[in-house]
This record gives sequence, C-alpha cells and structure tokens, in this order.
Amino acid sequence: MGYVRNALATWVLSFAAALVAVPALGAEAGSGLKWAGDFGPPQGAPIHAVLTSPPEVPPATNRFYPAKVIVDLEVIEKQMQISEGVSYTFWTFGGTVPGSFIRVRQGDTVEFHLKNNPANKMPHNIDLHGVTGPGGGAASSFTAPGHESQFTFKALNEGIYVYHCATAPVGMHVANGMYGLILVEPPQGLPKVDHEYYVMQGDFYTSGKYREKGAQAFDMEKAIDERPTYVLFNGAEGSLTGDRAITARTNETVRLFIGNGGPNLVSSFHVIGAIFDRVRNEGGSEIQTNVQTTLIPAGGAASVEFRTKVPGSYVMVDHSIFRAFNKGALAILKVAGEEDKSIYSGKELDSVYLGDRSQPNMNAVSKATAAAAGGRLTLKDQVDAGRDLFAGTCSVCHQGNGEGLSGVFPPLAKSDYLAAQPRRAIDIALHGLNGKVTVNGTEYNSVMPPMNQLNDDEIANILTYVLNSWGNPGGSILTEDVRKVRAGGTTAGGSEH
Ligand code: HEC
Ligand SMILES: [Cu+2]
Repeated sequence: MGYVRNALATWVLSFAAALVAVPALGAEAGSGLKWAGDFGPPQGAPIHAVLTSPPEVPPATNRFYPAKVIVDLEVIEKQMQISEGVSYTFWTFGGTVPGSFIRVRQGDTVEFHLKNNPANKMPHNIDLHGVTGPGGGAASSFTAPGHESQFTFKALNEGIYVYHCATAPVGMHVANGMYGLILVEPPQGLPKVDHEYYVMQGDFYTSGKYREKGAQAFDMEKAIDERPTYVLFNGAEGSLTGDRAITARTNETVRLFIGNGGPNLVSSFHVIGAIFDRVRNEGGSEIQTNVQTTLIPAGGAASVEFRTKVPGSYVMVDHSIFRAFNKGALAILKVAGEEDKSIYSGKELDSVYLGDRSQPNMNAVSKATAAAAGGRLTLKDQVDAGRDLFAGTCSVCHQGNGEGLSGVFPPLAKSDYLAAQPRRAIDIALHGLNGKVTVNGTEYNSVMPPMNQLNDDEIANILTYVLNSWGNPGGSILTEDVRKVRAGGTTAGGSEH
C-alpha cells in the first residue's frame, strides 16, 4: 500500500512540476492524464522535426499530445578536418559528426526519410536504438546513393538513444562517423535548464599516426585491433575547444546529452572541476546524483546535469586519460561570470589541463600544413605554427618567454648551448636530455623527457620558432631534418644548411 501511495505522490509531484514549467498546459489538460503513456493516434497536422548540428540541441517539443513527426535525414560522405592539417573522409548523417540531433516526444509516430546523397559512393541505412522492431529500422532503410527510403515507427520509450548506420561492414560505417542521438522526451517534457548541449565521443582509425598531416585513410586493421589513432568528441580535434568551446554563465543549469558512437571504446566521461548533480546513466529513467565520472558504453548515451558555480574553463575528457591528452578526447565548457571565492579560491585555470589546446585556435598550424603541402612553406609560417605548438608543450618547463626556471629548467632564450649547435635540438626534442649541461654559465643536471609524441613537422616548427625568438640566432629546421634524426640519422655535429 505504502508503495502505491509513494508512486502516486511522485506522479502527482511531476505532474505539478510540469504544470509550473509549462503554462500552456491548461489547453491540453485532457491529455495530461495519459502521461504514463500517451500512445493514441497522432493528432494535428504532421510536424517536421527540427534537426540540429552538434553541439546544438533542438528546442523542446513543448507538446502535450502525440503527433506525426517527419524526419528528413540525408547521408553525406565528405572530407573534413579531423585535426589541424589532417583530413579524413567522414560518412555523416546530415553533414556532421555526430549526425543531426533528432528530438521527438514519447508517443509520437515518426515518419523517417533517409536520403543518400547522389554524390556518395556507398549504400547506407539507419538503426535507431529508440525504435522497437527488428534492426531498429535498418532493414527498412537500406538506401543506395541517389535514393531515398521511408519507414515509420512509434516512439514507445522515452530516453536518449543512439542511432547509427548498420550497413556492412558495420564497424567501418560507424568508425567513419555514422552515428548520432535521438531524444525521446517523456510525455511531460524534461525539466527546464538554461543550456542543453550535444556531445558525442567516437574512436577513429587512420593509416597515419596521430596528427600526421595530410589526407588520412581508414585503417581496418587498427580498427579490428581496437587501436584508435584518435578518440574525439564531435568528430574532430578542437571541435569544442578554443573559440568553439561550449559556453554558460555562472549559476546556470547545463544539461549535456553525451553519446558514444564507438565503434570500439567505452567512455569514462568526466568534466574536470565539476560534479554532475544529476545523471541519467545509460540514458535510463533512474536519476543518479553527485556523480564524478559516468560510463558511456559504445552505442549508449547519458544525460548529465549540473549547475555552474565558479567561472573558468572546464575540460571535458574521457578519463582514460591518454585518450584525452594524446588522442584528442578533450573538449571545453567555458563558464563566464563573477568569481565566488568561498567556493574556489581561483587562479584561473589549469593550463595544465588544457595543454596545447589552450590556444583559441590552431589556424597557424593549419596554414603551415597547407603551405607545406603546396611546396610554399615560409619561415614565417613555421614560426607562427611553432608558436602555437610551443605553448602547452615546451612552455610548461621552459616558460612562455623561453627564460626557463632558475636552477630547474634552462633557458631557451639566448641559450649559448642552443646557439652552439642548433640542430642538436632535434635530437633533444626527440630523445630528451639528461646529465650535466651548462647553459649561459649555469650548470643544470636534470632530466628532460623525450617529446617524441610530437610528429616531425611539429618538432620542425617548434624548433624553428625557438631559433627565431628571444634573440636566438635564427635559421630553420625542416620536417625532413627531423625525419632523418628520428630514423636514426645523426645531427651531423650541428652543421648548418
Ligand atoms: C618537463 C620539462 C621539459 C619540457 C616539457 C621540455 N624541456 Fe627542454 N629541457 C628540460 C630540462 C630539465 C633540460 C635540461 C636537461 C639536463 O639538465 O640535462 C632541458 C633542456 C633543453 C635544451 C638544451 C638546453 C638549452 O636550454 O638550450 C633544449 C634546446 C630544450 N630543452 C628544448 C626543448 C623543447 C624545444 C621543448 C618542447 C618540444 C622542450 N625542451 C620541452 C625540461 C623540459
Ligand atoms: Cu553507412
């Protein structure tokens, strides 16, 4: 008996909450009584679903009756940037990775139109996890380039669901970015928040190494072995950092719809410096509170909510942490507003966590890559790109102004050690340095770790920047020079070219 009463009380409460949230309800009060499930025939004129590109989420349906909702989704195969100066041919739902966000209401009858752009090379289909029926729509939606298919389903369960392509080889279609989220709102709608954002993780397998420049092909072997080159939020490194970070102000509520397209990895989703007040883990209906890190399975999703309290940059990561700092799984929520010293004494962030993503953008790196590809790389291109890359890699120790830290990290500015054999720096960057060195009359006996996670052109540009800054002697280091040293060649006693 107690249970029944409690359940009733909860129901009445959520009913009351919805009444407060949506003043327009009065007109629809009749249908309100069926909120436990509102599966009558579609009412009113058919509605075209508003689809949004990530990180945007369509507005609430604000609807209190079941409708017929038409979804038009087009598959587009296109080359896009996966990292600065690195391009990849993505297969997309709606032209973005992840695909367009779809929002409907429980009880809606969804008429789904899947179009396969005539310029595409591959057939595709769609499996929506929010569909009840074999294949989640996959069998009814197999579509050749230049064709369109149509199927209809009733959104029976509320929740946040992944959709993805399920055309063979399925793993390859998913790895190329063919996934997205569909939100099925509960009949009474979701509690109002100030911001909703759409973030989706995926793992990517390229023939080249992490950040290796140029057009990269899909690598089936790496994919089968589950050895991703990139682990990314919203399909590209930097898609949610710098001037593309998502934003909020202090004392606002934020709801993130977090999906994981996989194809292989599960995500330990964490926002550095924030605690999730409420999580619907696995997208289910139970609400979990006070969560630090929530697991998002491949082919799963969750919604997390929190109130922003302290201004600053909050770094969202997959807390399998090498993925964040060495494979790209890093995004930023920028919170503007007044400091609250009673909650956090502050020292604005944590460039430690932002690393080489602390730059507002990496345009200089892209520009240098394009110039190098076109055979017209200038010294200035290299210096500009090197400046962006130096920040967050070398600057952690040698400092942004190259002065180092007295007794701990030697200076690069006007370093006589560097000037004596500039090309020896290639070896230092690749292999690190330890043992006694004397720089400008001061002895250092410490350890610099190898920086060989940087690729050849990154090291070339960084060193060229260092050589042309702070009164150093100038000159340039080219990608080939670094490649030779990495391959085991010698720096030839610092001879200049
Ligand atoms: C984790 C700290 C750290 C980072 C990061 C770091 N270094 Fe160093 N670096 C050192 C230390 C410590 C030494 C001195 C090593 C010794 O005592 O043997 C050094 C020495 C050097 C030297 C030779 C001495 C001099 O001052 O001329 C060069 C050149 C150099 N680093 C370049 C770089 C470049 C370029 C990067 C970025 C790609 C970098 N370092 C990143 C700590 C660091
Ligand atoms: Cu596909």
